[in-house]
Amino acid sequence: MYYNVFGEKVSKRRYKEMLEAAKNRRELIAAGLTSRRDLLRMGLLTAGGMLVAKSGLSARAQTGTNVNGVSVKTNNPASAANNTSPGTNQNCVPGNQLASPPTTPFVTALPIIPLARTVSSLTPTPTEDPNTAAGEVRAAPFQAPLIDATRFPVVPATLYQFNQRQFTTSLMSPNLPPQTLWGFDDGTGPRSPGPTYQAFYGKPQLTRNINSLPSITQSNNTGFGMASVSTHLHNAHNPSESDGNPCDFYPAGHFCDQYYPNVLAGFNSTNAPNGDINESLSTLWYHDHRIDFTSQNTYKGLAGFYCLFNQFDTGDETTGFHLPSFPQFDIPLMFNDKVFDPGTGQLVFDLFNLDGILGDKFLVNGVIQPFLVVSPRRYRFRLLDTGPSRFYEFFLTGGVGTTSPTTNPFWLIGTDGNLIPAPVQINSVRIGPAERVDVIIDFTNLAGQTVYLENRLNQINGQGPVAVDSQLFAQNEPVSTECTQVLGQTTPAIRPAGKGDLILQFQVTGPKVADHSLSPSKQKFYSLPTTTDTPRIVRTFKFDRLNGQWSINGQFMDCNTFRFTVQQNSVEHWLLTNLTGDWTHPVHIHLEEHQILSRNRAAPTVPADKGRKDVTQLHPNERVELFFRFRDWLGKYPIHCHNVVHEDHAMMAIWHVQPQGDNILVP
Ligand SMILES: [Cu+2]
Repeated sequence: MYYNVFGEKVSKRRYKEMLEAAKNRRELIAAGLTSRRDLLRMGLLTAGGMLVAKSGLSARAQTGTNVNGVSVKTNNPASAANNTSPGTNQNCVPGNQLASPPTTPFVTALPIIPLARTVSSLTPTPTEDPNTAAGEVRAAPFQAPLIDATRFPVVPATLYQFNQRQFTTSLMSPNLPPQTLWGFDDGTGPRSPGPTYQAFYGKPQLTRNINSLPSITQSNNTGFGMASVSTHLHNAHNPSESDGNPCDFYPAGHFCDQYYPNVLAGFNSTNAPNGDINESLSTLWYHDHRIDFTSQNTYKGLAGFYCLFNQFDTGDETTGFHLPSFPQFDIPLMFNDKVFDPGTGQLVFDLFNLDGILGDKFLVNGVIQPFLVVSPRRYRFRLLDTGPSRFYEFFLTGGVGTTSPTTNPFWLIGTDGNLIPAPVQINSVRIGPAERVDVIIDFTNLAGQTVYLENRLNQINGQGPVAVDSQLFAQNEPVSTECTQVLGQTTPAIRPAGKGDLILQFQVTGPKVADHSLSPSKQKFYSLPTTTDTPRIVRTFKFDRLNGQWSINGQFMDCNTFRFTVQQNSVEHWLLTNLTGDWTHPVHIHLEEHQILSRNRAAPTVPADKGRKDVTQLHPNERVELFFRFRDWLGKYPIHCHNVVHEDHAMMAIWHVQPQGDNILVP
């Protein structure tokens, strides 16, 4: 008798082991353990950061355990002695996680996330300096009004007030009990995903983010989450004090006014006064970024979209680039994977898994495997992977359930929310945590049919996909022989059509409606900015493991240390290296976008690597060189892994921008 766990067959004995392990971990969670600092305090982490070898604490499968009758081996002696240490060749070892109760797919319609509601005023009125007397926690005065108070008034015309609140929802699945989540309330009630911002270049705006979460007590503790927040607007070219820095968190009862200038990069430097149109951003998102708790707080619901428009990407298909109209035919899709307790049906989060957390339930906009009725015409979809740790390779699959499912092509138009120079027709696209892709799907010739957004990427633990090194985005990735040895079965990196995770069902049964959007085959967007300027400095960052946690250049995250100083309005190259394990790290850098100059000294080859990026996947045995132009704003920003479990354990570093930079080559 076998149990199906994350798509893998495990024995009854192994399954009982996993349940026992999860129960042990839940008891510790109920005892109030919340962060790696608590683990350290309670003697469950060694001073070096290693989880103590206690049965059931490790999220890693037991060394020597049989999986499908084949002994799981690791190549790391340290791992054999204490299997909580990340090792090599472990992307084939199923995680020590629960299997959720069964749910019926495709019975709930995809929620279309409502647009955020503005308010006419805020009380008290926003102030240039942090209003500490009223309970505001902000690191510094607003920078934008100091540069140009006419363009950037302290109180801009567009204002939002978001309360972060706890709420319950029954929307995830009719087969699960109501779930306790954290969400954003713009005045219409708390929700997760939070309301979608519709923002415009040239229209500055301000959001008052109020922490109205309940403090965690024994009675309301759902097992994870820290009621202390810092809301980051991912990929915005924003001043540091409004960026949502991980170290600028605040407790319940406090707020932060975050000023979003919605201005193009270069406005106060290379391309004054309006910035570089070729660096227009479009699909951004916001999420909690509280140091040590980003994974728990985002998993609990604190995330939403921020769509930014301009005179070309207008949101109106009769103008500009003629992209499908927002929001009717231009639909943000937030993907995440979650686990539910098989006994209670409640959402669970494994605090003791430092490798990365996978769920066996796939959600889109807060619902497990929803359906969407579409009309036979073109749609723009903005796909966002909020993790915590899963990578996807999305295909558009038809004929599911027949002997020959079909793979339907679609168009890639944007990477990390940035329109690429021209659409590229693709059969699939891969994204990792925090990455976005914008795509056009033309349903015209699929009228009457049912097709699926299907993830065919094979990933069985938080380490990263089961894939041969550097075989990025290949359509026919070779079988991972390593994993075939471990699992005792054929383990393809990409599963066959119809055999992957069917995540979103499109029913092409909507009425025939007019389509004024332009065919992607005829579209042209922005040019890529040049990357030929000589860098002031080339810095090297080694992404590595250290005593069971995660490090950058041999150090853990520390809010009290600026690891290096970037010179304002300068060019730098950053060399990211990942040479000591089989881990994939999606690396995110705040403030400025980057372009990938090379992977292992070769120019990027796949479409998703050629555009402007704010997250770059760093695969095993890779050195990736990035081009940066740091402009306009001053202050502190992080570089971190966006596998948010790695980030919280403590793969992040804080740097800052100052008028005078330093010359630290290996920060
Ligand atoms: Cu990582």
